[in-house]
Amino acid sequence: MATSRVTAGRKLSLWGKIKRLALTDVGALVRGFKAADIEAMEQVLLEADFGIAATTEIVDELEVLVRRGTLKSEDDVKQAIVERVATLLTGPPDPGRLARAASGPTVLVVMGVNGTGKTTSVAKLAARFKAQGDQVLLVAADTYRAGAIDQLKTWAERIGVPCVSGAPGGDPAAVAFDGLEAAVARKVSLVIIDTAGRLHTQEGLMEELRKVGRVIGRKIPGAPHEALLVLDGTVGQNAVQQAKQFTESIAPTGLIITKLDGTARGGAAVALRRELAVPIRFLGFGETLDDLVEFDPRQFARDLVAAGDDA
Ligand SMILES: Nc1nc2c(ncn2[C@@H]2O[C@H](COP(=O)(O)OP(=O)(O)O)[C@@H](O)[C@H]2O)c(=O)[nH]1
Ligand SMILES: [Mg+2]
Repeated sequence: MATSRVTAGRKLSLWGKIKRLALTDVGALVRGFKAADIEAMEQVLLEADFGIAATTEIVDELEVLVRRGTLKSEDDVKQAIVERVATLLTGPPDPGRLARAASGPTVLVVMGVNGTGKTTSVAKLAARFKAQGDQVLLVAADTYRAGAIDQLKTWAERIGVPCVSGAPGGDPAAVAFDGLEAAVARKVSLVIIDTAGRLHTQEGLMEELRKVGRVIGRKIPGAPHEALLVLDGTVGQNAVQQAKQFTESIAPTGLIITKLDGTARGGAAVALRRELAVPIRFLGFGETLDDLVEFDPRQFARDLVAAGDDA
């Protein structure tokens, strides 16, 4: 399963660390955790980018379960952590299914900071939905970054889908408008709009995205039907800050967490889900079109906590 690559490169699993540092006296579990062990467990989770809120919740719940006598063995504790993480990560039952327009094209906007993997994710989504039977059209609305338009055009050619673009430095809302006109004329079923991740100011970027959102909504009522926010899974708590800023542009309907290959620290996914009311929809595992998977909270929790362990 692709998600087990979450922990590739990490020497000791999260569970391995907890066991070594925080379960110093497993025989004493029946009497409750020791204060020092609770602290050590919190430290391990914080270092794994779970964030304070999720860490506190997980550890508090474990304490309660141990006090009640529900957790008697190491394995009980491990399973309880996996359960709790899976629950924290849970979103809609079918995260890969898009909200769809009742008629006409469905419009999906992809947003996020430069370098997080927006354009690559747009390409991966285009390939995925094309394979599922959609007629896809891409829109290159990142007119700010040099090379961004050509990058998307190259992907579009490789995937075999049309791409609407404007001039570098042009108005992204105008490009989005042209893209939707083309989509309606060509009767495509899915439009995916790539956007800029940086402007002269942060406020300028958010205002520009809001404008793109307004123009799209005027052209096709109900659009955008989805706004996916792309976050780099390797930047830990910074991803939470980034995500909060983007909620001021077009309200995100889902997250794509990228770069969970290599030595990625997937714990940030827990903090993101806990601190934003936005579900995780897809994970990025590399630079090729195939490296996108639908998010599976239970699988992710198991891999995150215990991948590489024998038990
Ligand atoms: N390892 C890895 N690299 C990725 C992933 N997604 C994107 N990248 C790379 O990250 C860099 C920035 O990606 P890009 O899509 O241009 O980001 P954008 O600026 O947000 O549009 C490129 O070199 C991509 O190949 C991923 O899931 N894993
Ligand atoms: Mg880009």
